[in-house]
Amino acid sequence: MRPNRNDRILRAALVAVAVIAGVAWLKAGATPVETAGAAALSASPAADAPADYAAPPLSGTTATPVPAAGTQVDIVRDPADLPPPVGLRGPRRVTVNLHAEEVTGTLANGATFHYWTFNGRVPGPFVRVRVGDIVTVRLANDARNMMMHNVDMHAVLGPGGGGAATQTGPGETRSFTFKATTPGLFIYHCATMPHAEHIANGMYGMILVEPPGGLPKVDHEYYVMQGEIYTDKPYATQGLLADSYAKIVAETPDYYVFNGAVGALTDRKPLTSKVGDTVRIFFGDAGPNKASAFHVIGEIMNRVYEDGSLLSPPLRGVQTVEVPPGSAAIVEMRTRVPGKYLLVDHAIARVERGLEGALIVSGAANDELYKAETTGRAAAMPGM
Ligand SMILES: [Cu+2]
Repeated sequence: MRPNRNDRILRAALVAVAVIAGVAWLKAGATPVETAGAAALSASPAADAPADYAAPPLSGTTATPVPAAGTQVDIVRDPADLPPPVGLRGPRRVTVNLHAEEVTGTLANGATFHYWTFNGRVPGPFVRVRVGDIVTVRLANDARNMMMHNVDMHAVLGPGGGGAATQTGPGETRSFTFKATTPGLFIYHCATMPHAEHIANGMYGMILVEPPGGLPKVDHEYYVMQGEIYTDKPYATQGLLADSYAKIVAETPDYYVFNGAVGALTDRKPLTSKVGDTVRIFFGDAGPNKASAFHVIGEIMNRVYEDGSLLSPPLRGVQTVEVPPGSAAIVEMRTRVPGKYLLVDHAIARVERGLEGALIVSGAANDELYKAETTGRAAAMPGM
């Protein structure tokens, strides 16, 4: 479904403003991006100068053809779809290929939505580098797209986090190169105006900058992002839905989702673990408007790296972590008792609007830690 006429006029005006601002920025003496990147590389001290490196393919970064118009695709990012740890290697050059794809995907039972994505999934690919890496980010905007797109990475020191350099029309490709200076878990998102619409429609992901030596080993790592979806029809309407710019600016979402769609992490792709295993969740809140009170019902988080900071010590023994829009948290736990554990935002009414995931723990019962004691007939608890 196409945006209505007023939306299109407003968007065209905003794009024009963005282009004028970009031209003014260039005339003001901004250094062309590729030259700036090369200068930064040649100026690096020898110890920091990484060797050329054929990076392994990053999860999901291979561009895929956009399906023909009217085709419906699965946009859900599998929470287990993330690259292995960087580990002990030294700094290297890494290339990240992002591909802006506007696709129609399943939002909920009987409802589809016109998503804007990085690489056809929500969230976009999980990017994993280490401190000292020289990272080239290439954004290709598919020729069949309607909109301009770019990418702003919060791990970047530079104008717009790379957004200014990657403002890209359909059929074009732009790039920038940055040095990863600060360990942590960072959001990236499209920052083409209006930013909130591009984010709400699915253009976000995360980049992990590992410290030297990497993170401690765990048994399972997962990639989960919370988002809001604003539709042009009331909640639970069937059929093809488009976004509502009015609802986006009023901050009244119809749906809240983990990994892009209702049920993505419950029925379709739940997280799994075994009794005794350690689990790390890379959690991000794309927003664009609402903070998340991230909580795993029935678990206690052993470690929480608040705001994704890996320069600060983790909190210990945490029940719920607040994650603002545009931020992240690294959450670790050891699963000790078998069963089904629900991932939620403890602004708990959002469960009613689609925001629920599941962590399924298999293995032997642990009666010392937990034992259900029922007399008579126990009431059934939905979802447990
Ligand atoms: Cu965009």
